[in-house]
Amino acid sequence: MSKTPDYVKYAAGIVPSERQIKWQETEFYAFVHFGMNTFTDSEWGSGNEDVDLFSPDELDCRQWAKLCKLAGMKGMILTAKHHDGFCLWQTEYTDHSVKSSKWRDGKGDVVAECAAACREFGLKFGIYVSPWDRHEDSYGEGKKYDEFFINQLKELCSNYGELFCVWFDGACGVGAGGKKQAYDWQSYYDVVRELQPGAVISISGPDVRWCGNEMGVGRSSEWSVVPYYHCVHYAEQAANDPSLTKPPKKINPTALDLGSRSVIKDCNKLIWYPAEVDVSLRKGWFYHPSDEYTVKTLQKLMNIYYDSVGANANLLLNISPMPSGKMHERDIDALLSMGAQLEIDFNENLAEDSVMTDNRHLDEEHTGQHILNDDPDSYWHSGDDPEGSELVLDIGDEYDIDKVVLGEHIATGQQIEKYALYAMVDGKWKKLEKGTVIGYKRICRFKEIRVRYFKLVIEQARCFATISKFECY
Ligand code: FUL
Repeated sequence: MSKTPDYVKYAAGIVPSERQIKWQETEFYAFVHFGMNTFTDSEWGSGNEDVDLFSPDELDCRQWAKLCKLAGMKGMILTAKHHDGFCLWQTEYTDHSVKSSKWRDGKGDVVAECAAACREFGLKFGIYVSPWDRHEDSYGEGKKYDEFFINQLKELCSNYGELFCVWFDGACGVGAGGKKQAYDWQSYYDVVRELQPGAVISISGPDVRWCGNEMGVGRSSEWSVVPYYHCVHYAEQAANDPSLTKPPKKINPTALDLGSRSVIKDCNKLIWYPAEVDVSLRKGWFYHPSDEYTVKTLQKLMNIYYDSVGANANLLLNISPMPSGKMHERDIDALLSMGAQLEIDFNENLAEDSVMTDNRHLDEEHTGQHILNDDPDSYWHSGDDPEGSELVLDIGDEYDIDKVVLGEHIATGQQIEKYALYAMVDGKWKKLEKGTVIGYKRICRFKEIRVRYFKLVIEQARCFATISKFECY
């Protein structure tokens, strides 16, 4: 048994918080960009828009939620306020909101309607709220603006039920007074933690990492344990902590390798910071009539799904309701096709009543057979000599299969660094796929084969290896 270096042991001990695990299980959910920009055909408003421009005559949040559900999603995040500062809820702290508009005599509240629709359709609900506010006069004045933002955040975190996510954008431009604001992130996080302890704080926050692009492209090795400086929150703290490894001069969010041994070796503070892939169904985030022909094809959407959810990232797919407050027919078709395709692709798990054997396990509570039930906390554990451990699945008969879904028991960390998947073809083990990260979920896709036995080999791992998911379709 080779000796595990200390930095690898350290990485192996980094585990997700309860809220990060719940978030990871949400897998696929919607972004909804709807607001003043929907009515001005723009992506970034100036903040000077007339509040009466906002007038969705047929607002139908139930339609959005129903479509998300049918598309196979488990949640929705609404832009409660974008950079233009117009608020979709009944806020007490600015007159740049639905409350001051003629729409529904100033009584409308899109956040409330969305939250209710999500509850009705069994979706989790979250909010996007932009700290960059181009309308608010106090923006750029330090404490005064922080107080204003915190008050708004308190409304959003108190009045709309349970939130699974508060999504903070990193964008920070100048405001109405020509100044930039230095955000007091810590005090924003404190509000969310106090009022919504179950919610992850995403992107400009400590819980969820931006994958680095808005094109729906995840990494083939998407590590969840990465150096601290990939998170603004920890990077800011590091400035006052000389004991921490200095961040590189330029932190590149698009770098291909964020967490292999060669990267983590040189950093003395690592964090659990899993990736989210955000991408829009259309070209823009908000609705534009001219984007009609940019709605992504089913094939493109499925590839995005497999390269994100299937590669240890979550997928945040944006939808853009029209000024009427409804979804365009093209978008409806795309979402329904995607939901149908997911149903077809994951119709029946053929590994359900199978037999799983292993060549080693920690104890009788963690044999290979423990993988094959629905309980995410029942799993196989290699014991402390993971390299060369093997799991063999016997599904009892030959079936046509083109996908195997694997997953580690992430509550005990991310351990696997190299794996290979084989199928028994004509009496011989044929290698179907090899890779690095498995993480929460890895969907292995291959040309359909008729097969009864699969074998997973753990070629390299940190301190041990676990598997809690092994499904065949
Ligand atoms: C960006 C924003 O500037 C875009 O308008 C959009 O909301 C996207 C999701 O985040 O930073």
